[in-house]
Amino acid sequence: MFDNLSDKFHDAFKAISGKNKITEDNIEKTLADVRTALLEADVNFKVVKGFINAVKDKALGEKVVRGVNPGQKFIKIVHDELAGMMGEENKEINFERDGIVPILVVGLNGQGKTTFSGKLSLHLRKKKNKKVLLVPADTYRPAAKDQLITLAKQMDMDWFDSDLSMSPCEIAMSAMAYAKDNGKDVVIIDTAGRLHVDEELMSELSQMKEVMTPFNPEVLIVADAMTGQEAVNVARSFHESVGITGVVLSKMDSDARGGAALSISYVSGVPIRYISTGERMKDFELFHPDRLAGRILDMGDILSLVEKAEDEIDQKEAERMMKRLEKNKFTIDDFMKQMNMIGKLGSMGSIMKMIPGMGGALRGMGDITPAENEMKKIKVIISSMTKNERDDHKILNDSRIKRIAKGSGTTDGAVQDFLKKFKQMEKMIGPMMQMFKGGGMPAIPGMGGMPGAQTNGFRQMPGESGKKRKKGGKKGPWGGGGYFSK
Ligand SMILES: Nc1nc2c(ncn2[C@@H]2O[C@H](COP(=O)(O)OP(=O)(O)O)[C@@H](O)[C@H]2O)c(=O)[nH]1
Ligand SMILES: [Mg+2]
Repeated sequence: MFDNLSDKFHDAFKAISGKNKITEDNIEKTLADVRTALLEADVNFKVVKGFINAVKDKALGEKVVRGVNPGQKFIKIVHDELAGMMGEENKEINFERDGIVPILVVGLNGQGKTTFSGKLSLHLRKKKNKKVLLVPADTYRPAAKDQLITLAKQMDMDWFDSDLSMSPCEIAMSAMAYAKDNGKDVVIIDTAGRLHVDEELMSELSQMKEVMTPFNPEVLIVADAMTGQEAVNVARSFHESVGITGVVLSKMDSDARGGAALSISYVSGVPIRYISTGERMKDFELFHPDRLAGRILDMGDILSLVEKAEDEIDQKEAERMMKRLEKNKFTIDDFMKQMNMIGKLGSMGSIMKMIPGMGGALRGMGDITPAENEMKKIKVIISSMTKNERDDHKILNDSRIKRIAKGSGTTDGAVQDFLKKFKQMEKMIGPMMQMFKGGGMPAIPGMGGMPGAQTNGFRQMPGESGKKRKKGGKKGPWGGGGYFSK
């Protein structure tokens, strides 16, 4: 997602980076390139026009401040405008209001409504401590009901056994009654879609919204980000006919050109609330315009990375490991556990993109599959070791190495190579722990070191004030003063 746009922006900014003043002349080419980049990303041309004018006005109005690089200033202006276009800040639905909150999930077929309904229920249970009821209300396709129920069962989420011979309105109302009787906080109704926007669908949804008025329903449209301008148009039609209260962009994991994310809220006047980033139930994020703007401009997105880490990493395990590290007792077993922890955050590529400056470096590196394969190979080698061997590699003699090579389908050389790297790492840990005093993470063989391992923390992203970091005071996932924190 957005790789292409990031590249284009990067090139566009080159023209201005060396200049010591922003003038109409020297930003002309940069602005033209930014314009092309946005149009190529499938952003609505009117939106692009407004965007370029705003950036130009702000850039020319900038006072020259000694010591501030005009190129960086320009990037900051573009960042803020991009974020503004996408809606400034995250607007999550208010789930703390009185009464049960009903959510109608609407949209065309195949956009990801059912998948999103499941994801949202999980998010609400995990993060908001809400009791959720999932309600299948697609009366046209019985398979749709099964799909939602299967998801519900997998997550151990309560679901409503809708009677598909009833109308969607009746289903919605009886689900609300059930929810009241059973102490639910949120009711998520997965509605039927169509292949195209049509009258029948719109009137069906309008009626549902109408009968639910006493409950003040939220109406979220799920729009496939891959469809670009089409997603924008569909959202607008739904808003005009039914009235929606939020947009969910799905399939943001694809290499969509990004135009939908950039212009859908601007064009429809409805905020993007969530994004769907894959087929698994946990591939879900709150939509943060400022963070996304940062990702697009290769400023990374440390805040999201930290949140991901806090979600996925077992805090106790991480702290236990830090203690061992401090005592210089880092074994192959610890190393394996650490690799697995990092693996939970996502692919190496997706993690790197969230680190400031690494997105560009990643594209420069080209294919990172070899490094990822190397990690896999190391995991297989370690899996072939016994517990004793993992706890103390000194016992690894030639015959043990031969056995491990055989067991892992690798060669003696590969096992020796890993051991050599592990020993190097072991030597580095002591001095490194001194440096970090409670933070930091050793380099991983084969990766040439985890990105950022040599620096203690990162700068704040422009536009992010310290107090916005809700969890800033807490211990980071890798211990106090942590690896990713300031
Ligand atoms: N890659 C990807 N696939 C998704 C995402 N959301 C949904 N899908 C897939 O898209 C297809 C349609 O999703 P579904 O939820 O059934 O769409 P619905 O017809 O709108 O209910 C399924 O194969 C999903 O697994 C997403 O965010 N990323
Ligand atoms: Mg569905």
